[in-house]
Order: sequence, then C-alpha cells, then structure tokens
Amino acid sequence: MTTATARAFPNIALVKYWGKQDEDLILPVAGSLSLTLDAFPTTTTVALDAGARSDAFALNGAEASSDATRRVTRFLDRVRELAGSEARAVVTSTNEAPTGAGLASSASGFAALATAAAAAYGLDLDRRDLSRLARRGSGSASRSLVDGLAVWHAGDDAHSYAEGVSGPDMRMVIVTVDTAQKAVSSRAAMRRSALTSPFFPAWISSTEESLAAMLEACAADDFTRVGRITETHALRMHAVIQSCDPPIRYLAPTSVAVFDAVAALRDQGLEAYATADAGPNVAVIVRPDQAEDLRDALQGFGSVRLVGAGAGAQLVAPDSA
Ligand code: 2P0
Repeated sequence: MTTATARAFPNIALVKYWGKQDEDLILPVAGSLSLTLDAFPTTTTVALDAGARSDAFALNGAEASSDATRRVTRFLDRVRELAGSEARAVVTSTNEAPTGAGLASSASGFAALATAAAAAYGLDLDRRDLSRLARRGSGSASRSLVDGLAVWHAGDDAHSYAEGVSGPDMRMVIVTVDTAQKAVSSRAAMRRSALTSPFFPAWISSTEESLAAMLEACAADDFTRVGRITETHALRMHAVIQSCDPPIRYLAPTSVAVFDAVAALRDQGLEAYATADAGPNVAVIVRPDQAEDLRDALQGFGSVRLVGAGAGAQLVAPDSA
C-alpha cells in the first residue's frame, strides 16, 4: 500500500473564474488571478488499496456523500490513466473551512488531492502539471498549487495552469456572514450564467480586460489599482449571476452591508476593497499596516478572520510502503 498526505490552502480570486469553455477538461472562458491564503487548509491522505473494488472517501471523519465520492473517483480515474494503474484508493480528507460556504473548499480540496494522489500513484509531475491536474478536479484548485498571488491562464489543456506573480503585499479580512451550504453550486451557476445571462459575452471580454489591468497593477506594486479592479470586478460577477434565468443571488443583505462599510472606511482613510465568491461571505483586501484596524472595524458583521498569503499545496508526509 502506498500512501501520501498533502496539505493545501484555499484561494480567493481578485479576478474571478466564472464560466467554462470546456466542461470536461475544465478550461475557463478567461484567465483569473487569486491569493492563496494561509488559513482554512485541507489535509488529504491517499492510500492505494490494490485489493479494493472501489475508491473510498471520508471527509471530516465521516463517509462522504455518493456525489462527492463519485467526483473523487472521476478525478482518481484521471490520475490512474496517467499512472497506468488500476489500484483503487482510500481518500481521507479534513477541511478546516466550512464546506460549501463559498470559502473555496473545493480549491484546497482538489489541490491537496492532486498533490497526494500524484505522489501515491508514483507520478513525477512538476508544479505546472500538478496545477493542470488539480484543474481537472475543480478549476479554482489549479491556483492553490501556487504560493501567494497566482494567475491561472485560459487556453487549451496544455497551457491552462496557474503560476506565481509578484504584486503588492496585502492581507485579507474574511467576514463569514453565513456558513450554510449554498443553494446553487458554483458549477451549476456558472453553467446557467453562460446559457442564460444576456451579459455573459460582455463578462468574458470584461474579465480579460480586468486580468490584463490587474497584471499591470501587480507588476507596478500598485495596491490601490489592485483593489479598485478587485471590487469592481467582483460586483460585475454578481451582476452576471443575478441576471440568470431563473436568477441566482449569492449576496445576502449583510454581504451588501459589508461592501458599504468598506466604502465608508475608504472615505475615512482605511484603504480596503471587498470581493465575494459564490456565497454570502466577503473577503476584504487591505495593506498590512491597516489590517488590524480593518479587522476591528468589521467585527459585528459576522465572524472575522485576518489572513495573509499562504503556500501552494505541499506533501506533508513522505511516501510510505
Ligand atoms: C473563483 N469561484 O475564481 C470563482 C469566483 C467562485 C466565484 O472558482 O466547476 O469550484 O469545480 O471548476 O472551481 C468556484 O468554482 O468550479 C470558483 P468548478 P470551482 O474563485
């Protein structure tokens, strides 16, 4: 039995991934850019079990749902294809973020699974190929292979991977407004956006423009520009989501109140910018020297957590026979 364990952190996108050009290969309609966090890790062990007839998946100490297990098996099928192996595996995963609450747990989950499974099945992949592999599990997972700021390129299978970019030093305050499982998954909502939002073609070109501007702002170490692009772009994504038929709304009244509070804080000289993923929780970027002031100012909207830039997925235990 060959076993490997890996740990990965979630990432929060400043330029969002929202829509696929290829649903099988998980190729995005446009590139995106994110910050890998130093909190809410997923730790996953993959243990090959040559005698088993199916994969087993336990999440947070309990047997996972059949849907989640099927998704893991589909992912492991890809790993087995690359490794020329038929061995089934026992996958054990613990997730320190509330699953499904928009804290990108599928990103940390598939980044950790890709890293552990590649090692357990004996694949020798560099970081770029691990990012491409993680992408097949969940698009945003491609970015959690990378330390800190990561750009995930659109393109064909060979060229759609994430890599590091340098940019301004920043912190993030995560305001957890609600930990309930969201009603519509990101995957389903992305598909509905592409099929029914009249704004979707404009979303694609606007994301391409936002990413180009964001890369320039990062290269110039320009926090203000990074922040403005982040907030504008996030609200554009939610506009697309709300324009679906039937409509979807992820932002709760409290989420909107956090965006308003952040705008008011800016007027008072605390320079921060808000973003939100496919859920009601809000992530707010800030310069390091104002991070604690921001955390204190946002108490009361939900549970707040100050986080920084974290490391890309890594093995945490050596292979063992
Ligand atoms: C992002 N999100 O860029 C965007 C913003 C949510 C909102 O990536 O279908 O779970 O598994 O590729 O990666 C969530 O999408 O979707 C996501 P799949 P994923 O972070």
